[in-house]
Amino acid sequence: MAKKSKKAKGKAASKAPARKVAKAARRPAAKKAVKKNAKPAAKKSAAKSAKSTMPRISSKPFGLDGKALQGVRILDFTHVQSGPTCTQLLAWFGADVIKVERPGVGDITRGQLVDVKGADSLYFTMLNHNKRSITIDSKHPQGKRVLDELIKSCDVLVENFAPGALDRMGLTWEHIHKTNPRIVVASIKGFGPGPYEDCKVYENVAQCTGGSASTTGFRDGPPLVTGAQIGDSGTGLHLALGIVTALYQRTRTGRGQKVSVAMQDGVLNLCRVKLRDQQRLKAGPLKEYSQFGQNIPFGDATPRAGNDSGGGQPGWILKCQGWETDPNAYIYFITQAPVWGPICDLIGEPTWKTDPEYATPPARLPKLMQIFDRIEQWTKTKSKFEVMELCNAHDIPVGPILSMKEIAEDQSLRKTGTVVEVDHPTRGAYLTVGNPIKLSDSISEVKRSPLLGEHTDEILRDVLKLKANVIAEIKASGALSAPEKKEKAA
Ligand code: CAO
Repeated sequence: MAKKSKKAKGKAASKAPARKVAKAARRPAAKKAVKKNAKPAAKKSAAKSAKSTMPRISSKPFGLDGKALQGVRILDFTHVQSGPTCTQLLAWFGADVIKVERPGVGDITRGQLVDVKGADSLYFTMLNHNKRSITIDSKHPQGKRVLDELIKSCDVLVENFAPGALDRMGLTWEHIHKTNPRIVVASIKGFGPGPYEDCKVYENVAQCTGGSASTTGFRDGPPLVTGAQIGDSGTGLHLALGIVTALYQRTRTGRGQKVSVAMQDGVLNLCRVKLRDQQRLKAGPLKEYSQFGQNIPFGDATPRAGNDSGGGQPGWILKCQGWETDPNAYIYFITQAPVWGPICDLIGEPTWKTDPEYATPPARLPKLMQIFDRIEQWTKTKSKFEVMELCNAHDIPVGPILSMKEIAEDQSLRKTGTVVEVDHPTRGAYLTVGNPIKLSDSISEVKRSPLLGEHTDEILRDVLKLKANVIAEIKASGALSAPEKKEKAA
């Protein structure tokens, strides 16, 4: 993966310091890492079997032999939410993520929804952990040269600019691939090729065009977007998988490739059960939808299903004790067929176990709402946590509606590192969501997000191996800093 650059030749600075950048920065480390771990014997017979190219089995305890993506270096051109989600995940797995930001401005989210004056917003800090930040004006000639050298030193370039923006910077696929044929170039756009390919897209546009909004909400209400950022964070997740897959293929082919995910496609992938239902409509009404039991005819498209479960086991959200004042005193209740008996006993309807009107799932389908009304009479007498406890004792699947306050205070989520408290030099301590993907041999530490340009010098010095005088010249050229504001005419 990312190799360490050769040392700069150290010639005297000239008018074109970036040429020195070009000489100085050359590729690095993965090879070395593989060599270091490879068995000499395995090396000899590498051609014979793929197995023999595997390094020796580590004898170090799990969690103490580096990180999964150690040695992978990522040039991170992402901004807002979708792209940063992806590169944050890769950083948690140990990749060295170098975030390139526009001098003086940075990722626009640094200054959006600000809650602490003068500090990076939570929007930014919670999406950019474990990364390094370098400021480069990608349209400045010197900036472009520095970027080319970074391209040579990285394994992956990730971006989620508006369509065409990367090309306008001169960073076409052809240019990037020629500069470093091994690099994987990963992009998020709103739409794939087609009529909308040039559109700028944000979260809710993707939720609407990917099929989520039309199938969310109540039948007699408007389409709804969900709070889960399936368009942004969901697409970031898809892209992360595409990147590691491309890196894996590279171990065989030696070359990089383009990885693209359209937000519309990512949302649709998460909505595939609704496309399933679209096709089932041809075979008759969707009996598991409560509108079937209410004798409301189906149209020609998958309808909004309220809180119906969407699977083979009917479910609904029911009120619990305190619902009159607490907007989250609710529980999701699933009338899973195998536990129908215990449900009847719990709610005080034991005869429903044998009554042919209730005893079988097909008999219950037409009266699901009436059944849920009866269950709700019972849940309303208990807190959502009491319902959870009583039901789980019988393996009845239920889900209390947890508020963000309850999640923030949940000690078990703190223990697993899913909710983490992080310290930050300008904002102080804040809560964030840690890595939800747990690897037993690649433990994630959550490190604070970088300040704007915090690692500019470090990256030029340690990654590109530039001498101090060359760095000074590049800086003087204005490629790494915001243009000075012109003084107003008197
Ligand atoms: N130096 C110089 N210029 C830079 C720069 C740098 N380091 N970083 C960015 N820029 C420039 C870009 O080159 C671009 O300039 P041009 O338009 O002149 O080519 C400009 O900044 C703006 O980039 P943008 O168009 O990507 O940003 P925007 O705020 O106008 O649009 C967004 C934002 C998200 C709508 C758009 O980037 C987009 O559609 N991205 C793809 C889909 C996506 O990821 N959406 C999810 C966003 S999260 O909800």
